[in-house]
Amino acid sequence: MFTKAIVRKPAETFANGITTAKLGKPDYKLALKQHEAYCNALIKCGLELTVLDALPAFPDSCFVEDTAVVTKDFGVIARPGDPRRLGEEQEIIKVLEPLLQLHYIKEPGFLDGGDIMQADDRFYIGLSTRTNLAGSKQLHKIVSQYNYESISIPVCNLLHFKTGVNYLGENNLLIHRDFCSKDDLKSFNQIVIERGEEYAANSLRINDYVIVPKGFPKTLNAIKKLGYKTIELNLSEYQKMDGGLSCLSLRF
Ligand code: CIR
Repeated sequence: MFTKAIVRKPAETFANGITTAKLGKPDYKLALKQHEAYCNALIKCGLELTVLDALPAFPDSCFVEDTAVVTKDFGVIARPGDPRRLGEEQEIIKVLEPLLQLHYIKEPGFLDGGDIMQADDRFYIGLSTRTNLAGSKQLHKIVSQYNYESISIPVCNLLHFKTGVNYLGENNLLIHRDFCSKDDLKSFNQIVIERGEEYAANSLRINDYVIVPKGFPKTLNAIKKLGYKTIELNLSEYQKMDGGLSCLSLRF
């Protein structure tokens, strides 16, 4: 059960962030509206929400998931793998410090929270262009102190591990059909995302609900068929900036 979430409002500079998606420029007003709907969905899932002020100096800072890895017992302050995002992690320290025992990813380690997926007592650490071996080893050491297992998995052709793989609970795993390390995840009940619906691989289980991006009916049905209650959210403006549902919050 999650009880808390932290989100950060998108800044007016949002459209200047990093993106590879060729979907056009995001509309800031619409992004704010979609963010509000996202916050309401988290509240509906039973979370106590902290909404942080926008940080115009960091256009990608609403993707707050990348700045830390959090559990109920501890937090790990990340070290962004893209130099344009370095510094965002400093801004989350003061927010998490009063709440959690903190650890830090240090040089030469890089790690983005979007590469870390917790499935029950195990952390899967994606090795991507944003998370390197040094960062992964540091995280491994930290989580093992708390008796969590961890395993590193190569990520290819995707921004983050969770861009393509997300754990719903009950051993159910959403997985992008072209994910390159599928075999490392064999022990899960894999729900392979249909072609054309890849963005919905980043759906988000929170307590009694799975939040699914709007516009991906096959994935929505597959999730419903597993017995989950769902909430659909339009994330179009975040998709334009390579961001998805999980990226927009830290949950613990
Ligand atoms: C970036 O490239 O860093 C942002 N534009 C998107 C980050 C998305 N975060 C995530 O998948 N956890």
